[in-house]
Amino acid sequence: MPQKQNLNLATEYHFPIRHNWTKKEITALLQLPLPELIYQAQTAHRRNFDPTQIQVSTLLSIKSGGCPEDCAYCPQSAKHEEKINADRLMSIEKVLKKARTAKAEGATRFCMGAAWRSPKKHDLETVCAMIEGVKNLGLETCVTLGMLNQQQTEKLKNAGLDYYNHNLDTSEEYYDKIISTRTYQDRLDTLAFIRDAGIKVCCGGILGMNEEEADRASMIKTLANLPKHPESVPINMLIRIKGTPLEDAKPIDPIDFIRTIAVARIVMPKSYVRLAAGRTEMSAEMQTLCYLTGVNSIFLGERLLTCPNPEKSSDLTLFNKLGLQIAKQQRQTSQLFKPS
Ligand code: SAM
Ligand code: DTB
Ligand code: SF4
Repeated sequence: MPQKQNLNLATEYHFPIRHNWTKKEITALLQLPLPELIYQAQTAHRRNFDPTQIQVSTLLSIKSGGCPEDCAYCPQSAKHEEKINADRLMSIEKVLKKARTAKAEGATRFCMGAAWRSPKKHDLETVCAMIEGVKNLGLETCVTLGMLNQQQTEKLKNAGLDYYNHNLDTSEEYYDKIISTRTYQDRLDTLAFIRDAGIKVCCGGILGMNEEEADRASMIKTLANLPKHPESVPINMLIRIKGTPLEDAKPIDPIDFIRTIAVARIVMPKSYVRLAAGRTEMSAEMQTLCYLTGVNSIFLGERLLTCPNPEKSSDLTLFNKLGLQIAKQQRQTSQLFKPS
């Protein structure tokens, strides 16, 4: 059993915003004794956020299936054995109706996802009209449409887009085991265009794709070393879907999942860390540990894009038990949280 002094445990921590993390440092954090890791993650969390407030977003698939990419986790790829039928892009009216309902149910951000490699000109114009309509309802807007070029990000910005979701999904080293139809660099380029256009970045990944701890360390390192930390970091747990190449992936150990959440919180202390896909497979206790280690955002509502999400009522029951609340508005500042 290692001695406390050998682990160099401290009681006072500083969490400066850094962009020069090494894989060794991130691995060392991932391997801390759990009580120490949780202590550091909680300290980073409350220095920057009220730990009782959870931001909630609602997701809507505005165009499902028929995607030409081959992401091994995704049921929407046209390249896998079992495919979701390709839909047409939803009408603007239908999207706005869903957004009104989401707002009435307490969402502050409305995220629209499309199963595209990248948006076509005509489709992008329709999505811009959706963004304008959703924004006029008083909701924050987020879209995830695949790869973008500079011109496309500018159009989205002009339509009033707040966030763009584009995930790294895994480490650079493991990436070619998961996707062959676009490169890691393509993803980083899209992220740079989004950032340069002045749109907030939502970027994270998926755990539980048979990756190793080294891959989790590497992915977190890449996220933390982006020129600016993503405002929102979704951490998905793989939903294993029949007909996809990852249908039989070995489930990630829940404690390894929680360690990764905690490290994301420590190295990106001012970012919202979202417990994204996979919550239907998590116990209430596991989700509680996620909230205790830095998660402060979830998708609320019965559907993600094509997969189910927990019932809203079960999330609200858990929030109630834990004394958590749906945040009315996203915090813009990083003042210390002072418990009353
Ligand atoms: N086509 C666009 C793209 O790939 O950027 C947007 C939609 S895509 C479905 C958005 C994200 O959903 C992916 O990057 C991935 O992180 C997540 N995702 C997709 N299938 C998943 C699964 N089976 N389990 C967990 N996350 C998944
Ligand atoms: C993210 O990181 N997770 C969400 C959102 N961004 C777009 C998507 C999860 C999709 C889960 C599989 C499905 O519903 O098809
Ligand atoms: Fe297409 Fe996105 Fe699914 Fe990849 S993750 S197959 S790009 S919808």
